[in-house]
Amino acid sequence: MARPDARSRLLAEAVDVLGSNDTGRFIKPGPNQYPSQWNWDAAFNVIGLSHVDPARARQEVESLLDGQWDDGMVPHIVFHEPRVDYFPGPAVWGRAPGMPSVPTSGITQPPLLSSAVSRLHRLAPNRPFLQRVLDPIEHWHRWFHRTRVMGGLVAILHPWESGMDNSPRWDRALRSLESAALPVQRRDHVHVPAEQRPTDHDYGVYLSIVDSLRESGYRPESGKASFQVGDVFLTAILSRAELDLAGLRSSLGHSPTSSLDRRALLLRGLESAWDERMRLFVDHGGDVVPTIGGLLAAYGLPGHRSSRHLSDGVSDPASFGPDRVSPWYPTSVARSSSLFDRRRYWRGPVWVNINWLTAVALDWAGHRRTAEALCASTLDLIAEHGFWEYYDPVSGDGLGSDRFSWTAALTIDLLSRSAA
Ligand code: 2M8
Repeated sequence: MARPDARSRLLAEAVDVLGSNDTGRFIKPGPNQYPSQWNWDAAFNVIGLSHVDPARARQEVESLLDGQWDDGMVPHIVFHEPRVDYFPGPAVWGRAPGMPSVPTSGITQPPLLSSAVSRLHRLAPNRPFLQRVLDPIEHWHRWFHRTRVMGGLVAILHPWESGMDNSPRWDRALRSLESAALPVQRRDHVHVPAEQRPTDHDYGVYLSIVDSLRESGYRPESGKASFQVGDVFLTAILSRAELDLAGLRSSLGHSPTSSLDRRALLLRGLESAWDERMRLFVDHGGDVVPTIGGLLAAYGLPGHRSSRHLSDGVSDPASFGPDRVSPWYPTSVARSSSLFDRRRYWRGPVWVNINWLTAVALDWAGHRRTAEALCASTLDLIAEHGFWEYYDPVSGDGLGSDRFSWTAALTIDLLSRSAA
């Protein structure tokens, strides 16, 4: 990726992918598989757009916030176009008290939005925009603290809230749950081969959790949710998001104190979830499996010893690192684990958003060379194989959806970083 012409070609392609998924109102994660607006996808898209079209980036933030619920939750999907070829769509999620007029799902996703807005603000400051969006974002953060923070970790009530849907971290918590009946043809199999997606059993369980959440208006009484796990990775994302929100508040001359107080609680939760023997952060109520999510919670604690283990882990072929036969990394599950499955979704493949977050975490912790090597390898992977949703770590084959938006958006950011 050193040659300037190759870099400018990749940049042009990335901008083209994002543009082709842009509906004008929101950016689809992929052209066919994901026809609505997803929450953390939108944040990654904002990070890329900040470099090339800040006005469009601001619009993406505001269109996501159009889906905000009265209680503050920003949902994981906003169905701006209610007739949508996606299952489970608006008819399955139904209506619930506090849902805005635009249909949405009833659960949330990793809250990266203030971190994306902070990057956008650094590149293209715009005070009126900040004045419009900071209160809604803070309302969301407060919702997490009011309803989901337990023992210092953020509880997820559905694997989809983690963003890493079929990660083995959730296997045990899912094991006792019934699998709901599936539609005759799964819509997610129309565009992506079945062996790259969650199994029918897992998908049926995801739907049965949606069914039981819907019955309670997506607000189950404490202790009554059928699935509940304290997620270390989501906690790390929120702890950084609080710091970024505090910075944005200060830039408007507001007090950052409440964000910083909320963050302090999460940092204590993360510290107590670190397991030195396993070299992983351990979820409350999840499985202890070597996954990148469990290690990448170091993103929330840059000065902590876990950052060194993140640097070692992504370099070590026995865990998430590359070797001669499997050059692309980090794998989403350690290759030494019996659960590693190199082509199935969040159970082995390489994901560009995870590479990006890993590089950011390594940078903050001072592991610059490991971060640089990872960014270079990620750009090579995309240049050689295209803008896919995820990749086979052995062959580099693209998996899932082609022309994937966050892969394109983060390519733009990675290119600007290595040009600096
Ligand atoms: C994937 O999740 C959706 C459900 O939300 C799906 O599989 O249909 C995950 O990779 C998630 O992290 C991502 O936000 C979403 C859209 O890209 O796809």
